[in-house]
Amino acid sequence: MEAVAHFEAPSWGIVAASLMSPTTRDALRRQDGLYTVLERGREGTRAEVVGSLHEILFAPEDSAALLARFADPAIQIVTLTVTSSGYCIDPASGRLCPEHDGILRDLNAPVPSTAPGILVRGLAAARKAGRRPPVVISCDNMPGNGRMLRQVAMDYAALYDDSLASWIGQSVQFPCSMVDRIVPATTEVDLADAAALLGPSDAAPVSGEPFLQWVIEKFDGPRPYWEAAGAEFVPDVAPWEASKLRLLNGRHMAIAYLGALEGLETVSDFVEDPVFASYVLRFMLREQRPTMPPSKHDIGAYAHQLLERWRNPDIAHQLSRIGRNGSEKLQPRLLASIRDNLMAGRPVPCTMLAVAAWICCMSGQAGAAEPVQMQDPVAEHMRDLGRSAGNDPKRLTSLFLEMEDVFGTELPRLKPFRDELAQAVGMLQRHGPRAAIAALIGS
Ligand code: CS2
Repeated sequence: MEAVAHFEAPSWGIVAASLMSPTTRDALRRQDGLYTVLERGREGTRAEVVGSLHEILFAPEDSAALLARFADPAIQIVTLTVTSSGYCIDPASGRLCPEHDGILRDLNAPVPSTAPGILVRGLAAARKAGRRPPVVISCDNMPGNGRMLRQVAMDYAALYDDSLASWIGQSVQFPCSMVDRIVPATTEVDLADAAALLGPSDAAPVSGEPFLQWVIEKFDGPRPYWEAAGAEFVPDVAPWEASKLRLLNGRHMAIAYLGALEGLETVSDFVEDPVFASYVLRFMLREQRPTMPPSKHDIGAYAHQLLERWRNPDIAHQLSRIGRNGSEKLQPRLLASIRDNLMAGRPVPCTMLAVAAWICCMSGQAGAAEPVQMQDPVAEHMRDLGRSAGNDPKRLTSLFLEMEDVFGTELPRLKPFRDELAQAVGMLQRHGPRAAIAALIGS
């Protein structure tokens, strides 16, 4: 284990804001915003203290300060990492959902509490101040995240001021970006390791894998020299985004639901089993690789590298965490590639099994397996579907396929898709994931 300290005086800094909980703000304020990053690799754990946070806010309590920052010309860039659920979108259309609970709440409250609400209110403050608006960068796992965020911001602004919506569309830059680093939730082990490595205790350490990548669409205006830490600026992020969303995040979903049905807890538990590891590799190479846009990316090498990253035994990436909110993530991460493959006449047994595992997990109809609890905005509805279908895989599948927000309208109309999915659900209910996968790989 190794501790690294950096003493360079930074000319840029970060004002961080949480929309969800004051815990991290309170912990960080007690330690002057300093926190430890534990990099957990094969050769051991390195600890590095990060000193870039200048101010830490909790939006519901510090809203005036947060909105004032948008009007401050010193704030050049606003980044968002709020997960896809934070954008309050309709997953099938990718547009703001005006009936979303958060949006309805925002419209009746003096201060917004959603990410789109705070962003739009902040941009309105920047416009009023007559300053050049900050560049807004989404760091979340969504296709065309910058374009999507721009549309969400315009949709939100149009709910009360059309001229603000067109100003946002014309004056604010929303470059797309792809961020990649596996960072599990902080555990007691992280707290103990940070204290052991550094001496003083740290109440807010973060642990992650050694791999890290940030690819950003080029934009105009001043910015930190992020290249020094490995960031890349490119004209088009799409090839990076496609491989990450489809291979990494899509596979994460398969691992989460199949692993949970098998009674496993972490990603590394799953891939250390050779049957599951072959499934994951076959899935990436045979069913995802053919759907990738043409690029110079070596997808084969990327897939093998991913398997190695997932095998890291010191990264305890909980399946319950990566399986959260699947109803919002299924479309870009699994269903989009099913559609592309079916249109091209290619079979998709691995992807079907992953979607079937999601249905089994979320319906509570998983055959002999213990019911699995995964957080989801429509968890209750999916349990109800499970109760009304009982253990009839065909009925269960058709009830799930009626969820237009998740499946859209095109895929559920394809009979081969419906039949194959119902068959995969039946396989999982009768035989469980390991036997279902072994049969698939052997076939
Ligand atoms: C995961 C991601 O929870 C999830 O949806 O797939 O958080 C994943 O770990 C990161 O995107 C890795 O870069």
